[in-house]
Amino acid sequence: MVSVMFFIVGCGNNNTESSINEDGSTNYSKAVDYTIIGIEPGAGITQQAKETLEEYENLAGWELQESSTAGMLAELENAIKNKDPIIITGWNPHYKFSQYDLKYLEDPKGSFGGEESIHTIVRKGLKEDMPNAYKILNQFHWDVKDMESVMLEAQETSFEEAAKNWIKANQDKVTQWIKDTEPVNGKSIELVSTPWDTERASSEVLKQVLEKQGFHVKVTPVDPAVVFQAIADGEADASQAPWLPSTHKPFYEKYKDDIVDLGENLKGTRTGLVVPTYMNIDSIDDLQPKDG
Ligand code: PBE
Repeated sequence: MVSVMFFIVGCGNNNTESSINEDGSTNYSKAVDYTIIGIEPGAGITQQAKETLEEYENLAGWELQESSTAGMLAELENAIKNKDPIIITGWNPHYKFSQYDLKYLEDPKGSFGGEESIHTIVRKGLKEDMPNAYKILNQFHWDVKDMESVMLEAQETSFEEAAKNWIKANQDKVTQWIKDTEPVNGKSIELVSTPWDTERASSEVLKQVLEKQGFHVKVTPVDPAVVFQAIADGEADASQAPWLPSTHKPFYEKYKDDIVDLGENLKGTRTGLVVPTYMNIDSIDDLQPKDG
């Protein structure tokens, strides 16, 4: 009888009643139904999370629920409203960290790679074909707080408006980016970027700076795999979107001989498994296998 009742209760999603250990603590693994709430299938972090599920023996039987960034954020908001346990794939910079009290789970196997950077990559031959654009792209770099300020303002207005205002307020940085370059007269350049807010901010700022220097700029948001492929094939000229060395590692490895890596344009990003601070758990190692 008792086991039948546990079975019925156990069917409910996020049913904490079924997830209490004998000592009264919460079995968070059971409470989240052995499921990590992920984002878009094409994101680098989705691949990292899948590898994490394979690398950690204690995550046997766990699943990654792929959806979208908006879907993940809606589930996060809902869980926090109810103080329910939830485990998401999360990253910095992102406003969710200022909106909610969240923490990264420690990752002793390093499957998410720790702190990393965002790089600028260009197609082979860009240096010769478009020396001024190449130089600006090579000199483009800013800090997490710059990117965050554009992202924050864009929530109220638009990325276009926020980028414009950031450029106005940070002429010293922009001057460094365009240093020793000549304006051009309407040359076309295509940037490939990704659809997340971090890269909506950086691509818009770069677009406006290049436009001020006389370029016609087209920005195309695509999946990270397509970013690398487009630069390798020469279909696009440049991208300020790759997160390296970890998040986009599989794409980088595949295309590294056919692209030019100009190095980092921003330092201090991070990806990982993220939980609300009210969850009394610190490490991926604290999670339990489904049939354990
Ligand atoms: N992200 C944000 C992206 C890169 C930028 C971490 C969600 C990803 O490919 O996973």
